[in-house]
Amino acid sequence: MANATNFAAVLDEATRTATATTQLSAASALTLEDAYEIQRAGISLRALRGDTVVGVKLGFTSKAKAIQMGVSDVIIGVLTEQMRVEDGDAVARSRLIHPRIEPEVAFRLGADVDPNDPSDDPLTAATEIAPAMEIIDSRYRDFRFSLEDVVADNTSAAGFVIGPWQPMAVLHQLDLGDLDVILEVEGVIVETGSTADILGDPLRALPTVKRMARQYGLTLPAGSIILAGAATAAVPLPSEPGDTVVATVEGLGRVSVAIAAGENRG
Ligand code: OOG
Ligand code: MG
Repeated sequence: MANATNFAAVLDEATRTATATTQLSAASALTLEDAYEIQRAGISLRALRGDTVVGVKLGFTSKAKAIQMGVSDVIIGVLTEQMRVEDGDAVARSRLIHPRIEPEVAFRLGADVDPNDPSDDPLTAATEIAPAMEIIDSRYRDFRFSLEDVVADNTSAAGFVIGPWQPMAVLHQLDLGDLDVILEVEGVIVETGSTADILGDPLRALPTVKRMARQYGLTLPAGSIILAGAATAAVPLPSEPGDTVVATVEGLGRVSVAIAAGENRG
């Protein structure tokens, strides 16, 4: 593979200018290892601009998502501070290419997890849980990609919004693997699913994240946010200023985001 930073720079430019680009795999054969190297190089470029890593996300943990995108292996990406949208806040649609939004479940680590230490248990370390949404925005034209392309593109990660955190300890009577999930746009239900759609049980995301973090050189310090993956297919982020999207996870609560007003959407 040519220099990973060169590939990462192409995707970084596409992100910064909100302009779709050609799939990397169209011009070069990439292995999955190459793709993760490009992803890491892309995060380094963000770090040079002062962005910081705040967590990780899994992708394609649900069958609905895998079918929607035609890609089925579970993938991991990195969440950064600049991707964070506060619950109820507005996002600037014009900074994105063809954004979609999906309902998720988030965990927060209360202790460090060393991916290389077999005695570190991510299930014990995850002390908080919240309803969440992810905004994905493939940097590739037509939102089409191979598995390697989407990994190189940091798994389409563009934004995330986390609802109220709750201590896992108070939820011991709740079966986290069987909670209804609803996604609404402007008060209309557009997707429904269950937390069972996330790897059968979103708690499975935790050991999966640890295993993949070890494999691809990611760290999981205390405070890390972990997005377990979408519970339904993603829907287009609405484009009218003031439009709202709400995700509700039974027993966990709701989280919302709006489209910013007064921006140039040209
Ligand atoms: C890749 C990201 C998938 C999820 O939750 O399954 C993902 C994409 O669909 O563009 O974030
Ligand atoms: Mg996602």
